[in-house]
Amino acid sequence: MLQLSTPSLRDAILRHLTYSFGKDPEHAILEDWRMALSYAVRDRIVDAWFKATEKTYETGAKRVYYLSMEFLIGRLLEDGIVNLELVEEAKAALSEFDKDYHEVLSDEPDAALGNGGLGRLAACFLESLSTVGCPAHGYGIRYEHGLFRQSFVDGRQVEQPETWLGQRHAWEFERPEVRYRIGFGGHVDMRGETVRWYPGEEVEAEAFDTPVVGFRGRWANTLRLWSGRAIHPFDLDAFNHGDYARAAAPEALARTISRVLYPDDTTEQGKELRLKQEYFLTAAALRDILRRFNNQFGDLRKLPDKVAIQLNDTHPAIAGPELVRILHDERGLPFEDAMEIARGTLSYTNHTLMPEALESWGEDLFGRLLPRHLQLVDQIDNAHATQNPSRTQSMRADHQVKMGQLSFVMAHHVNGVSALHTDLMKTTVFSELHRLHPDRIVNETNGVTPRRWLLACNPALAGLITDSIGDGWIDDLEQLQKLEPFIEDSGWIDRYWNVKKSNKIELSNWMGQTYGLHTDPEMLFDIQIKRMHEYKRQHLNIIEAIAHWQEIRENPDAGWTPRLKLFAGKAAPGYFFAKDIIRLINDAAVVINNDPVTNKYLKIAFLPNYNVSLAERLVPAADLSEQISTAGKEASGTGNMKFALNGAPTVGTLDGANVEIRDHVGPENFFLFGMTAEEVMERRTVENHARRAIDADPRLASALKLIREGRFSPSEPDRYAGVVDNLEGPDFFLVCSDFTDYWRAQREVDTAFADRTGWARMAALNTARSGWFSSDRTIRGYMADIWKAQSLLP
Ligand code: 26W
Repeated sequence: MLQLSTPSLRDAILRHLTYSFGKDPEHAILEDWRMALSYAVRDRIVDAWFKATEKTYETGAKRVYYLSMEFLIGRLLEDGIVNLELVEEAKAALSEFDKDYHEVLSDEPDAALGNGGLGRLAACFLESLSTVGCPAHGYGIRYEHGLFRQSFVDGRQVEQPETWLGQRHAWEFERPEVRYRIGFGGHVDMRGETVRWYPGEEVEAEAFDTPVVGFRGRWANTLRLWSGRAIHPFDLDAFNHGDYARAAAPEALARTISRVLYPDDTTEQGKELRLKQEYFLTAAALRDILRRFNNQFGDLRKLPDKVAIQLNDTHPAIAGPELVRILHDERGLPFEDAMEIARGTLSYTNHTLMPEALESWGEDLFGRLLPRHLQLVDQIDNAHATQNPSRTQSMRADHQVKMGQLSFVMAHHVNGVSALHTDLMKTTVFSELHRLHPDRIVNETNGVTPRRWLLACNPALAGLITDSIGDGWIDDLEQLQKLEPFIEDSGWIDRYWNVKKSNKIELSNWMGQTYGLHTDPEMLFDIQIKRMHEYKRQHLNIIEAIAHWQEIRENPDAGWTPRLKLFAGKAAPGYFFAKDIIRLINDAAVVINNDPVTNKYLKIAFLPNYNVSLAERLVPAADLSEQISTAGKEASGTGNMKFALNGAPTVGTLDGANVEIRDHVGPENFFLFGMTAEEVMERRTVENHARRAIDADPRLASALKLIREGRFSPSEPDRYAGVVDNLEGPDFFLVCSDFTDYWRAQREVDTAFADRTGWARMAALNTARSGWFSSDRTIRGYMADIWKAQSLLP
């Protein structure tokens, strides 16, 4: 792609400011400058987009379709500028108008159309699909309100609606011509061979397209998000009778379907609107996919050769019955053929083994909303039972529709997201299906895009790396290994250490300005950022901090390594235990930060409203990455990969991708603690396992005692009695049983960090050996093992 010079970029910004936003530089507001720069960058992305679309049609290449209820995109302006290699030009062009690059970038709202790991992975995957030049579409929902805004009142999480569309949005193109009617409810008419579903209500799905550009702007794919529209938006008759609410009802009702993202990321609520959203997304996507296929190829038997549809967890699993319905009911193919063609096209990724997260819909709700699909699910289940007589489990047990079983049966491949997780899928939730279909489960360990999570968020480190080994690493991340010889050079290590130091100073300044939080960049920045959940054990982290605080109070001159513990993360609004942990961390921070004896050695802060943009600020400044989940619970994790790449060694358990990170960076560059997944299963069988652990560790016992007595909640002493009861009782996630070893690991961290050069070496080796965790490598795995799709880039 022809590089855009500063003058031509400046002209493009001025042209858009003038003609797209009708403003002259004197009167332009910050948002005008952001939009003008965005349009100037978008113009270049559209060029790549058109070329990619053309090439895909020309070659008749196989296309990948990624169906996901979530795309946790974050901001897109910097991503566009970095992928088009226009950073210096953009900075220079804006400075000619006395505009600050970072100030303009920070005006963009995050597109928070996701909860956490699953949604962010989908966003990284789209960027990598474009970078490797694989023809692909993402399909999702254009929620009017993404994940809620989090703020704290007296340390408690408070949720407010997120309003990203409240500001002008530069990255989407409305497609009024791309609309599909999506039906719900109604009845099924069986006449002889022909079966017809007559929906009781219909909404329209309208497309909004966002181009997703890859590195060097050589390719761009489409993210198509569906928005609900009423077929007859306005009831004039009701209006004329003065019933204005009823007049507006159709539009309001239809928009409800894409109004808001469900904020739960591990517990399925079984809500009707959620199932409607899942069918709305899936049905609109399949109509669009088959329209495009018919226009280009026509013969439906070729569908598996030209189309690969990936189900991002079970949320779009209705795709199986819906594709069979279209092929069988509408296109007249025999049921068996329809099943095989559908299965040849679909594949499914599982992202969690948590029982409460595995979707299963009551047959009443499912049958009422999707009567024909329930019939087809039964037909699919019976066909599978016939083909597998030794089968004992059904996807239709207990009057439910089990979406995990349905997805497995309707997929040609099923994958887990880390080696450990994939093995556990075979021995737990899918053990019988794995026995019946031993070649269906494969592993594709997650990854993250190095463009956003290194090149863009950590330019100082990216600069040092490129100075050292060239810039080939940006889309071939395993080239980072070439850094290893440099790590022996103390001068280079000093530069590496100073990069981290400057990132910590930048973060300290920003936290000072933004939250009035004063921190010392000399401290060890120990960071745990992720959704709040018991299995992620943020409570283990804060209990260790309280024990550490106690220990410092008892021997303040013991030469402690000063440490700043940073937390960030949202709790699902209905998840009260997780909300209690947020409050406990905030309450403990107040007491510990104001303790004059200890606060130069230990400080704690919980930063509000964790999102993609906040992660981009925190990850480059981290010294220590907290990945402390109960082994066997975190399917993979992706934050762990971002931290390792940015030179933050991990304190963690042998869980999810931590196992593979430790294998790649070397056990000597990883602070391992805790039970393995097997030991966890074993420990759970031990009577009073928590009590035993507490009685064996006085530090743990006294920390729990302080919490129970209200040391951090003097105005309400028994505020955390429930939390401590749980920990001293069931403690299902074995916080107490892993505490002592966690404490040991943290003290090893203290010692290691005190050796500056030694630590810098360890940090640099984490960077050098984490190249494998690029989502480019992950996507190439899916293309080879699952989609059989080719890159169209030379
Ligand atoms: C139905 C409610 C619901 C919504 C989302 C249940 C479960 C989910 C997601 C599967 C939860 C999720 O985000 N899982 C995370 O997926 C990441 C990407 O693969 C993994 O790295 C994390 O380990 C996993 O927790």
